[in-house]
Amino acid sequence: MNLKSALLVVDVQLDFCPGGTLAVPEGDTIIPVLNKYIKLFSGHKLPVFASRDWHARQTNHFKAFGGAWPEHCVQGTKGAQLHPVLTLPAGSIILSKGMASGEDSYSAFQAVDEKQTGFDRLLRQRGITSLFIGGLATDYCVKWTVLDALKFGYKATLLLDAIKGVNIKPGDAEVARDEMIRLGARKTTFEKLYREMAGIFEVHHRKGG
Ligand code: VGL
Ligand code: ZN
Repeated sequence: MNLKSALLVVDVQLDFCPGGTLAVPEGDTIIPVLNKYIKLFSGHKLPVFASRDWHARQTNHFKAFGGAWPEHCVQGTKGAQLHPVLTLPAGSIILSKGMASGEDSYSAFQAVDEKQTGFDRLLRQRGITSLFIGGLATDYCVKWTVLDALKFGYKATLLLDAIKGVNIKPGDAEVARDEMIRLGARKTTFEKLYREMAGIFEVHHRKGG
């Protein structure tokens, strides 16, 4: 973690939390932990990104149109809202994905901000080379985002205490986690990162006089 790091919170939306149409078991339990990461990053003036699944009502991502999933995160609906317990600071960048009716778009690298600028471009503009990634769901959007980050040449660190899987098949989340790590993702937890970051920023301040 350094001055070129950013946080990405993936798809912490009502439909992916208990009570939603595609609920991740215990999906909401990671939110307090994500809030600590958010505070840590924004406290050091590091960018915070939050992606959201933002589907058209008719998309072949949904079962009714030949896809795999029940209807979820339809643009403008309650279920598509970011969970209200998530505390995103002013200046957070919201990324939307899944608008194209012909593709699943699991990865945040397929997402754009409100000016339609893609995630990779937004990161380059800010000189970000290292991404810290948590959210929902480990076995879909988190996984494809982490694998894309690595493909695009970023360092990717998985926030082990701030991810949850859908587990359509039991064990899916664990398999996904292993795969991300095998392909080069690093991993951390809040306590570990907090300590590391305190050290790095202390050194930085000292150097700066
Ligand atoms: C997701 C399934 C379908 C996710 C999105 O955010 O992980 N999973 N659409
Ligand atoms: Zn979706």
